[in-house]
Amino acid sequence: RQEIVSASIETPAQLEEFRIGYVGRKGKVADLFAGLRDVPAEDRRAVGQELNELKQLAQQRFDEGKATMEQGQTSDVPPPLDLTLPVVPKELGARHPLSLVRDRIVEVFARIGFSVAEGPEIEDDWHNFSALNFPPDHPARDMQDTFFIERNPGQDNDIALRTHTSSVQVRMMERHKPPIRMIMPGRVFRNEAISARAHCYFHQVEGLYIAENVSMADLKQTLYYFAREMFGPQTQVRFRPSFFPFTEPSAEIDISCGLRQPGTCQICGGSENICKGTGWIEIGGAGMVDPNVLSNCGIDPERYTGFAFGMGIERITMIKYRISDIRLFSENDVRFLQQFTSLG
Ligand code: FA5
Repeated sequence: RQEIVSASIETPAQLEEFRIGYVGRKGKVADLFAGLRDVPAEDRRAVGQELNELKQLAQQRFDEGKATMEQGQTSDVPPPLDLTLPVVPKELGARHPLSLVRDRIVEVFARIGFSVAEGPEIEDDWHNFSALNFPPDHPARDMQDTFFIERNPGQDNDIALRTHTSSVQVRMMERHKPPIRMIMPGRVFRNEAISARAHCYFHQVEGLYIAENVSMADLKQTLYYFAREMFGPQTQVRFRPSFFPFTEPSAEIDISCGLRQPGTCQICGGSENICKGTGWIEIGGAGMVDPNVLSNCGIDPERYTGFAFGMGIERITMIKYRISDIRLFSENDVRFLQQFTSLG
């Protein structure tokens, strides 16, 4: 009796052990019943009664233990599945618009023989500035424009976040012999005030073609082709004279947004906020690679010429999808991102 009363029944294993030990047919209580036949006849009745009580006690403890365990378990057991219920619709993720546009740019240039390369976002002074012909006192090297990580005044080995993807052209020219025909997409950083049109980090795609007899006509034709593939066959491209230390001559590339008559624009939808009412939107800079840059990178400027361009991927995406604020790209608002679900 003492054993039955004090047995611990807290886990399913203990419950089973108790059942075998005291309740089952081969348990201790059953054994005692089997011994009843050896009890003298005059005591048999009293002993039998006592054994019956013992049997009831064991059964009662077993039933209680079982009930407690079942109760405890019911809260963990999920309700049975109803396989006939309709499926809860799952939200599909969308590719980021900048990824969509970058991949489209890669695809368009791949068709005319450009391969893709990448370079580091943390760059040294040589690749970001010096090899590209930036004079030591150029304002881009100023703290105002560049995020420096390590400054070594008077030396040529500052470390900074790259301010443009032109640093990757230098790496490619150092590493490969002409002909070189590559595009280099990537993220760049500038210490600039954030506004609807400008951010302190954004993406560019650099293009580089170095071979014998490459001319400005090749550059123009390449960018005409790109603009029409990207924005549609009616798109016009305008080259405005400009200056970059690493190209000569240099140009700014504008594309027409169709705002010939206000309200008819296919790109800014006539709202004029992207083109500021001019009908033209700047997407990048370009030019013929300066001979100094070629020699800095170990390429013979007497034998080879080449063109380079650098375009803003945010700018291209804003035009393509009529997005009026660059900050939307980095705010991760699902209401914005969801709109690109069907495009990925
Ligand atoms: C450059 O960065 C040159 N490296 C481009 C180049 C490459 C010229 C090769 C010649 C040869 P620029 O600073 O103008 O140039 O920037 C190029 C494009 O990047 C701009 O036209 C614009 O589309 C984009 N861009 C520049 N600053 C920002 C900014 N703060 N936010 C978003 N996009 C920007």
